[in-house]
Amino acid sequence: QAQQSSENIRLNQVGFYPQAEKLAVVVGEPTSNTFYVKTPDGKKTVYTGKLTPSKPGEFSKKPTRIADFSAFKTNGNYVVDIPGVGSSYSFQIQKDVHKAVAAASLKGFYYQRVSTELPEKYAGKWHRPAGHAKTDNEVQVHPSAVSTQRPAGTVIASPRGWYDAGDYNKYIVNSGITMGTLLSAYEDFSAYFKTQKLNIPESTNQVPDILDEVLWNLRWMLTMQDPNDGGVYHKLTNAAFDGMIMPDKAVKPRYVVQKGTAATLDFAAVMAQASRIYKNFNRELPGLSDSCLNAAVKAWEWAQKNPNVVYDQEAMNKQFEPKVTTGAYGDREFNDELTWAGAELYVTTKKDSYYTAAKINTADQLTLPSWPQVKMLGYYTLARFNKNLTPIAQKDVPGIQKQLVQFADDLLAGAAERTYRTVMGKTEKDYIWGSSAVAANQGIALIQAYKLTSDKKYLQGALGNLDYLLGRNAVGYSFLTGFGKKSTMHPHHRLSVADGVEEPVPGLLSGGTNARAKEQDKCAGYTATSPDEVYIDHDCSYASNEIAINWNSPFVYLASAIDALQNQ
Ligand code: 9MR
Repeated sequence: QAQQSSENIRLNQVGFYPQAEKLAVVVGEPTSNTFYVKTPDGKKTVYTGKLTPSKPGEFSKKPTRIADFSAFKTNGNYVVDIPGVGSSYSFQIQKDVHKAVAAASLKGFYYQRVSTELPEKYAGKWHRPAGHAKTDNEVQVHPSAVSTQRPAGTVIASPRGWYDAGDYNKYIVNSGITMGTLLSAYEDFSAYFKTQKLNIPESTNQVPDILDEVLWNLRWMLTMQDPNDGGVYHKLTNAAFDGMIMPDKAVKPRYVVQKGTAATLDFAAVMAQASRIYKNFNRELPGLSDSCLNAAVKAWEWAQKNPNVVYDQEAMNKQFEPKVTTGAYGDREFNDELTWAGAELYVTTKKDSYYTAAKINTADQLTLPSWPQVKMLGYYTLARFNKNLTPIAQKDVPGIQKQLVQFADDLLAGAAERTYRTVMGKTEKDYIWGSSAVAANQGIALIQAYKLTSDKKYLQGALGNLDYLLGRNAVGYSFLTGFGKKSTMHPHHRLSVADGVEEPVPGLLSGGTNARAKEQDKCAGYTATSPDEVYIDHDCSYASNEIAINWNSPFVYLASAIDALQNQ
């Protein structure tokens, strides 16, 4: 008889590829330093190994021991068994082991769709009526957003899109990085995505499902541009957050608010990238590619004339009614958005002027992508198209490649000694609001270095962060809903809370551990004794347990890339 499942053995609860690294991390006190890999019934031992102690980290002070069973490569269902501690959750060793995870995390976006019914055929037990069907066809232009063609009292149609997160609003800045990440996943691994089937309404058409899903939000984004001048509204929102109700019950008036430089440049970047991707689907989606490019150019021109328009919600609320108190996404620095938009427009059009304006600097320090910091997305794109550039950019390619590899080397440094053996968790700063996206974006950065060098250490580092997200972490949770024996069950997600279904909507990534969550959401129940443990699986914890599209998208990239590269 196997021992009872122990939460003290932390591992990727989904599983491992036969040829890849396989680690479990043990907290607690084993009675010997031997570990076993066994069949789930405990009857058959298939592998025996020695635990190795880790050095307690800078802030992750609890000692751990590592069980490395990479040498065991036989397909099957197993547990790791540690005398004195117990047995792990059961997991698989098999090829394609993250295929379902990759697909589900992309399908997560389908569940966030606005303006459409989700029939049982596609949504299973999470089927639901359309949300915001009427409100988003009757969106008021907020007094902060009026223009000559759209004076006070104007009503516009701005349907479709994805709900941003646990709330029902639609924010251009956050859509920007989300879309850029998904479109880049497609550009980097198009063969993988061409065969993926998500069971969404468009699955039978000739367009890859990822591009059909992205199109749902792209069409919404296109409606957010003021036709008067090309500027883009910062968001489409209620005045205040809704209660925990289903979206068809959320019928309060919706507004598009003030245009801003961050929203407009992010929009330009997405439209430029979309234009070159959907160009290959002109037969299925006639005119779309051209519309995207026109929209991108108009947005870019607005931003050239308005390089510094901050979305300052507090200032806006002093001037205009109704006051708006939903997510601000209030970035104040636009050089990175300029770099990203310039790089995308340049690669799509090959016009040198965009490259010059993007201010690529090969001596610059790169910064991990996040919603207010998108510079690196431009560098990724230039590296991706390195064989297809004009001389002005071509001369920077070696420098850009070096920067990207250097960035990955910095990420890898020290990971092999860390308590959970992950790139994630180098400093306390990794544990911010939405730290799961830090882990996933680090994974993407490592994949880029792998693509440039073919050095497997980068791929292994990326896989380690996927292991982190699926359970090899200081709280022992798989942060992807629906995957793992101990996974997020109570995300701060109105749909999951209000739908009456016990299981949360599947394929959504919890924001995860956040060192400051307790002060930020003041939810009761935090018991953490170190920064990497500040997480509660409760829907009141919006600072550690919300879901968001900009967290799901790097997860989609990472899981899909890892699955696409599994045989390397
Ligand atoms: O992801 C955002 C995080 O970086 C901020 O610290 C936080 C507080 O401003 O807001 C997060 O974004 C939220 C947004 O404002 C509204 N929708 C839910 C988002 C995820 O929590």
